[in-house]
Amino acid sequence: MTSLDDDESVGDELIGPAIPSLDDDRILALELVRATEAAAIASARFLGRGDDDEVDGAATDAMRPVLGTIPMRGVVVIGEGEKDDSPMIYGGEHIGSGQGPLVDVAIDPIDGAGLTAKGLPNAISVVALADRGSMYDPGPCVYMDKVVVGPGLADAVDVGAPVEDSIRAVARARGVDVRDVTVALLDRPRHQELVKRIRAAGARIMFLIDGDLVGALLALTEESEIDLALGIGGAPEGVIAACAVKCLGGAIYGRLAPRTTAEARQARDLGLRPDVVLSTDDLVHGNNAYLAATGVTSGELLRGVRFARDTAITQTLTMRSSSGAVRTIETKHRLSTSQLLPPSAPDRV
Ligand code: VTB
Repeated sequence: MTSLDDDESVGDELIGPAIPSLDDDRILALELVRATEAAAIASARFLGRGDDDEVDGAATDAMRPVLGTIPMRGVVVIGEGEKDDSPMIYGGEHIGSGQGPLVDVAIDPIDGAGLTAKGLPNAISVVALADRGSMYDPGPCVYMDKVVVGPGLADAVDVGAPVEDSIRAVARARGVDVRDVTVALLDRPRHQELVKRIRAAGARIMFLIDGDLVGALLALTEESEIDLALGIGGAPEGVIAACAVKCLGGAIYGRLAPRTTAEARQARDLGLRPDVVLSTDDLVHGNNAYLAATGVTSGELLRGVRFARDTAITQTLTMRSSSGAVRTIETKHRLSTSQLLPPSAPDRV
C-alpha cells in the first residue's frame, strides 16, 4: 500500500484530500505480466536450438528475479525444476518483495520447453496467484486426469463420466451437432483408447504435441475452436488451469493419476485422495485468483516473441477473478535497457 503517512511532514500547501492508496491487488495483475514477459523473452532466444534444458533454464532464470520484485508475500505451491538441472523455483519457497498480500504462487516459466526447442507452436510462460492456503498441492503426483470446459458448459461434464456423455452434453449445451464439438488432448500413447472413443462418438480432435495448459486455456476461451480439453496431463498444470477457470468461467474436474502404486501410497500418506474427483474449488478455493500467460512460440492463444533490432515484442494475457478483467497486453521491449532481462543476458549492454 502506498499512501502518505499522516505524520509525514509535508508542506501545508500539499495537505488536501487523502491521496488514494494504490490497490495492491489490482497492481498484481500487471506485475505478473513482467514475470512472464521476462521468461518468454529469455527462453524464446533458444527457439529451434534443440535443447529443452537450455530453454527451461533461461525461462526460470529470467522469471525468478522479477518475481522477487512483485509486491506480495508468496509461497510457491506449484514450482518447477526437480526433473532437470536448470535453475529451479521450488515448492515451499518464499517469493515476492516481502510486502503486500499473502498469496500462493504457481509458476510454469515455460509450458512447452520441448516445443520451443523444436520451434513448434503453443509454448507459453505462466504465473498464477491465489490467496494464501487456497491452492491444491498435488504432492508427488506428476499427472492428473482432467476435463476442462468453458463458460456455460460447467455442468455438462464430469471427469468420472464416460467421454461420450461429456461430448454429447457439450454438443447439447452449445446447440450444435456432435461432429461440431472439438476436443483437445495431448498426443500420447496413453490416450489411444480415449482417442478411439472420441472418434467413435464423432467429435473432432485437436492434438497437442505438448503443453496441455494451452489446451485448457483455449477450452476456456469462447472464441477458440476448442470446446473441451481432456486427458492425462501435468497435475501442476491442473492447478494453474483452475486459476484460469476462476478468471474466465467454465470448469475443471481433475483426478490425480499416480504412475505407480508407490506414488499412490505416497500421495495417500500426505492425505491426498487419488480416487476422488477434484472440482475447480478443490483445486483453488475462493475468488481471488490471478493468471498471466505470455506467448513464447506463436499459437492460437498467443503470439510468440518477435525480435527486431534491440527490440522484443511480447503478447500476454493477464486476468484476475475478482474483477473478471482479462487483458491482452502487447509490449515492445527495448532490450539494451530493459530491466526485465538478467544483467548477464546477451541483449543487455
Ligand atoms: C503436459 C505439459 C507439460 O507435461 O502437462 C505434460 O503441459 C504431460 O506429461 O509441459 P508427458 O509429457 O509426460 O506426457 C509437460 O510436458 C511437462 O511438465
